[in-house]
Amino acid sequence: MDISEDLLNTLRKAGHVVVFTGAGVSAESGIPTFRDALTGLWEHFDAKELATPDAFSRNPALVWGWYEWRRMKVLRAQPNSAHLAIAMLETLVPRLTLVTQNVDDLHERAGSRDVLHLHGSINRPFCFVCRLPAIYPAGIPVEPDGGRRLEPPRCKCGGRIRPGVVWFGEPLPDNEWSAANDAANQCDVFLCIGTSSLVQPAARLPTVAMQRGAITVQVNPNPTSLDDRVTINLPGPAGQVLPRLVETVWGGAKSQEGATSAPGAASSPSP
Ligand code: BV8
Ligand code: ZN
Repeated sequence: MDISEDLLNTLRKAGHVVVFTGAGVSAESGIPTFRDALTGLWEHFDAKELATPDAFSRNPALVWGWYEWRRMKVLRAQPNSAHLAIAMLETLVPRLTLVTQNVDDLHERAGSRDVLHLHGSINRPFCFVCRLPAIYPAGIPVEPDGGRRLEPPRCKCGGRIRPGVVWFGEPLPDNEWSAANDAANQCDVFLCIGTSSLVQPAARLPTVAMQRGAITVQVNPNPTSLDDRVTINLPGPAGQVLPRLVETVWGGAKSQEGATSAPGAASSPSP
């Protein structure tokens, strides 16, 4: 991994690391990214068309079916070595803030704590009318691989239950957004993993960190608008590059300030 000795030492001295992830970090767990064309019932739709309050009002069964199909995929998936490397990194640096655009819970299942979900979570449904939280039936939904239209359940107010995600045109959750902005403003190192950095306002975070003089690192197998703006660009799949980066920079060498020990990160990610 061609990172200069200077940069390696600067990375090792980092007091506060922000890890910012997008759909690419879950790709190797079998979760399609937003770039990947939709399949089956939704093949003629663009994800950005379906992920809106209007689409749900117009065609609730189509949208609810899509989210139950995605929830099935997420519940059947396992965290990959990129998720595990991030959970391990949390034990190797004094402070780590994990900010994700993903609605899956693979970071938490890998052992990461206090994950900031900017775009909500696929496991937290609530009423479209009165916003009362709802609960999914236990178990993994069994959806046909090509998907199906599925009427969403109803709240006691009669309103339809909707997925707990942030749809296009909806504001991000205040606490998570302000915590993410604070972290980008205060961090020494900002890792940008598996995102096309096209969706606002989340895509502003790397620029905030750059303007604060943080070391910025991108891991992505494909070009993005950040390629020639980050300090270190590491082209490649996160599941391969991230464990190597963590091992090369922080592996074994506990940072001077003394790292915290996270519960789930007993086993070191395979190099
Ligand atoms: C808002 C939850 C206002 C739902 C999501 C014009 C200009 C600028 C902005 C706008 C505009 N028009 C509209 C907007 C605003 C809009 C926006 O940004 N639109 C874009 C498309 C232009 N933003 C909004 O609507 C936001 N809200 O503005 O509200 C407001 C304010 C106050 C009061 C009222 C209203 C809300 C945005 C959030 C939408 N919800 N998700 C769901 O999941 O269903 S966004 C969703 O798409 C994801 O969460 C994520 O953010 C985004 C997808 O991006 P990525 O995660 O990066 O994934 P992508 O597939 O694009 O790329 C994958 C990357 O991984 C690629 O680069 C690929 O190369 C890489 N990769 C692949 N394999 C691997 C890999 N990397 C590493 N390893 C691998 N193995
Ligand atoms: Zn209700």
